[in-house]
Amino acid sequence: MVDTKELEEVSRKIRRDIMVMLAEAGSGHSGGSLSATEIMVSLFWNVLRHDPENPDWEERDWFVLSKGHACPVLYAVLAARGFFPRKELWTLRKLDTILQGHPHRLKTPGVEFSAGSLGQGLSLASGVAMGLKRQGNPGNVYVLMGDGEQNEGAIWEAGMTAAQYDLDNLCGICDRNYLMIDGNTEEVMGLDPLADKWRAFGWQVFEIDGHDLRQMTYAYERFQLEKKRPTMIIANTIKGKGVSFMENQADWHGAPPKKGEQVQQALGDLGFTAPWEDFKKHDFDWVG
Ligand SMILES: Cc1ncc(C[n+]2csc(CCOP(=O)(O)OP(=O)(O)O)c2C)c(N)n1
Ligand SMILES: [Mg+2]
Repeated sequence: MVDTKELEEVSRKIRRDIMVMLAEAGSGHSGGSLSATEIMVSLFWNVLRHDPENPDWEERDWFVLSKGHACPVLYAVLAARGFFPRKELWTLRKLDTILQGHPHRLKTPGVEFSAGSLGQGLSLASGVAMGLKRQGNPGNVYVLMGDGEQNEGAIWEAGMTAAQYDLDNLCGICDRNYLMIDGNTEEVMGLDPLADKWRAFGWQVFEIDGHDLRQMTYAYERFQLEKKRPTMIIANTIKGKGVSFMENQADWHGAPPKKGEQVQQALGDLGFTAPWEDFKKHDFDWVG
């Protein structure tokens, strides 16, 4: 288990890389990448069994990013874990690079699922979880969804399937930031009481602070102990977390910080002072 203070610092650097990557690309999704940072860091540093040298290792745990638009956080994490060189981050959204604007399973080491069309990840994850169980494979499957994404009917079909087949090796995470593309989730298509809905579907449910690395790690550990039901972690988060002018603003759902002053301000909010372009030249641990 990695020390929480250390993981807080990792999270800060992941957010930094998300901002630099998006500024460089000139397009992409800031809000839902920043909200999911601790969800991803606690998973990839404390929980997920994986081998960056051998991404297809048969006994690995699977991570499925269902809310594919938030791939900058996945790419930053995969680079920091060593799946590919960090300099690839600065090629985000360019033609023919390994980091496309939405995840591409065949292009990026560590990406298990091509996503972008919302609502599909839980179905894929349930199928994988069922397959692993039947093979006697010890791998677990983790799938990250958005809260707006819960409007997709296919999610609830997969939810019924996972409970019906006792998929205790399946862990869903809902990034509960209360915002989707164009506003508040409760105004667009109300979800609450979301936890009760998942419980009624036969899932074990935890509702926690999705920015608290200790709570996240604990919820993942509790999932691993469960021997009957699938688990849903409803991670309460703030969209745009860490960057003052992006927090809780729907307008920052699908927009990048601009090169220059704006990305510099975002980095300043995260506690970094070096010129933003310098972070492209150094390794992950360099703080500037
Ligand atoms: C099937 C489908 N419909 C619409 C979209 C367009 N879209 C992209 S992101 C988004 C909002 C998602 O909101 P949420 O799931 O809450 O994500 P987050 O807040 O974590 O970014 C929408 C509607 C899509 N990608 N796929
Ligand atoms: Mg949302």
